[in-house]
Amino acid sequence: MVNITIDDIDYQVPEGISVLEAARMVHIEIPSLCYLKGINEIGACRVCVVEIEGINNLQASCVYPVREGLRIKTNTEKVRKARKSAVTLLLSNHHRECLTCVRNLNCELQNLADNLGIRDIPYTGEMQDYGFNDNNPAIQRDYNKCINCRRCMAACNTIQDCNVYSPLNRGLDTIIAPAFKKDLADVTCIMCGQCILACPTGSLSEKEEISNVWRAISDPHKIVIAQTAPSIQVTIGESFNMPIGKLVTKQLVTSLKRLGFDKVFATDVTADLTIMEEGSELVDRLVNEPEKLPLLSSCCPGWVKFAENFYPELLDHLSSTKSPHEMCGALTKTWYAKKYNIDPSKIVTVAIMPCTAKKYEASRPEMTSDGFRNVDHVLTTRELVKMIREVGIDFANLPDSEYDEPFDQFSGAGMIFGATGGVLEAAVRSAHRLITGEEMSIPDYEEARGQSGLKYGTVKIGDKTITIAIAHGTKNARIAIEDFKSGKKKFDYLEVMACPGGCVGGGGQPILANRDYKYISLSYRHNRADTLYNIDKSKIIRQSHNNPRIHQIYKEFLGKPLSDVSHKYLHTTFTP
Ligand code: HC1
Ligand code: SF4
Repeated sequence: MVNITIDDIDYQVPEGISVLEAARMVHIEIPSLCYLKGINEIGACRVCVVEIEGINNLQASCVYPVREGLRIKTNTEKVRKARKSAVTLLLSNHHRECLTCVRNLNCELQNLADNLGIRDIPYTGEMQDYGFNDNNPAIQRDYNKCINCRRCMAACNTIQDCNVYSPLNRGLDTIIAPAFKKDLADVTCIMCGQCILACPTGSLSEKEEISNVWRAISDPHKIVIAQTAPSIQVTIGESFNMPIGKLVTKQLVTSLKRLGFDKVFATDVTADLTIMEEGSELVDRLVNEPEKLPLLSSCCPGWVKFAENFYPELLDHLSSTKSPHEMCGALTKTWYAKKYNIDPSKIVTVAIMPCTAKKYEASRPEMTSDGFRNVDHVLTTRELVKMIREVGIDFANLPDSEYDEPFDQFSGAGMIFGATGGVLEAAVRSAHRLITGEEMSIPDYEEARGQSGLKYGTVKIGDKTITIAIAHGTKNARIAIEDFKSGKKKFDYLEVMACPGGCVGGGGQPILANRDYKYISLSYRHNRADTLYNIDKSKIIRQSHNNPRIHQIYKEFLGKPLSDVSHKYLHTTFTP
């Protein structure tokens, strides 16, 4: 510990931390913009400047380490003026379209300008026009709202190891962009949206599909069917001032019905179905095709794209099982349409997902059934929030509603898909039954849980010991794959979720105060995941194979796992 003073008050703080961290530790808020703890500590924006006794120039507190006897001033006239002028300069070349911006009222730059009392921009003159790009199905970039903070770059490089962005040009012309300003579809982007979560302004956002969905809802000839991902049930409430991780399943279903969706299905049901197919693939490979081990999970489209981009030689290892969201769309336009005598051309399927990569996944040409796209539109959690706000629904006070048959009942296993390790835990529960014919005495597989980025473990099923790995954040996935390729580690099954925390930390989730990326986003993810695990614990049915809807789907349509019909509608291929 070292002794310092901040604004004439004595404190003891850990040695070596930055002045910014020390101040926040003692509840003195120094404003910042480019700083993201642990991943972007570069002192570039100069918003966090402070005075240090004995040093002439103002110092960026995010990169200035504390030391014994340091005397810091955070609120002098000189400091206030410098911060104001740094932000005013940024605003002078920023397309200030706040009223119509996707991040209006949720923009860190806007918030900062207000907090610093900036009421006019004295610098006039021509603004740069760097353009706009949205030539891909998932993510758009408005270069005119970029403030060169490099937070997107840090998220993409440090968390995802996709290295899409770098600074282009020099001086005033500097922009943060993919090489040669290419579209994200033409570089190694996996469409995960982690850069959107990191962006403090409206420079990065998902490609909105809200107007297409309203159009479908207003068309009397269309039957518009929503499905909701497991994690949405524990995240959307946060946008309506409810506690982090609060379970709001019933309000979610009611809100979708009030918006005009004809039916609301739970993707959790087809998460159970994914386990039936993928669990059977795992058992099949363990017994018949050990050369195709490890089996790599494939329900996360960001991870699939990562594997396609960087490890094309391993695509045979990916499970061919489609993701739950695609399965739900496929079954809706085939089995469900036939069962309820509906012309599938009249059905519009809309998936509410925590994920921008799901927009890309839904657009893949192989994601069709009998000529129809499985999922017509994907809305992120944020887009659904906008629709709910648009019509003035009081989300927190909505009455309860139930999901619609036959995608209404799901197991605890289907629900924990939304957290890192959940798919693997669900698969273990069913693999145990498939291999031994018996249920696990305790379905909880605690080793699979928690926020550590890469976990290795073993699980005993009958007389077999299965080795497993779980990674979240594709940087960790790369470590696992390299460990496997070099022979350093051996595992039979690897679960990867591209986003830190799994879908609860997805790139389409509500953007909360992410000033302190590591600390805050971690605690959010914990709360969200904990709720999923608690609900799982409280469920009577906790295994995918015990879900009565799964029995029904196999009886009425698919026959058995890995049948010809399953292969036709529920399995896919990958493209190197
Ligand atoms: Fe997910 Fe999945 S868990 S990928 O994270 O397998 O998006 O929530 O819907 O498809 O079920 C996302 C979440 C989601 C799929 C399922
Ligand atoms: Fe990088 Fe993901 Fe953003 Fe693509 S979507 S640029 S991979 S962080």
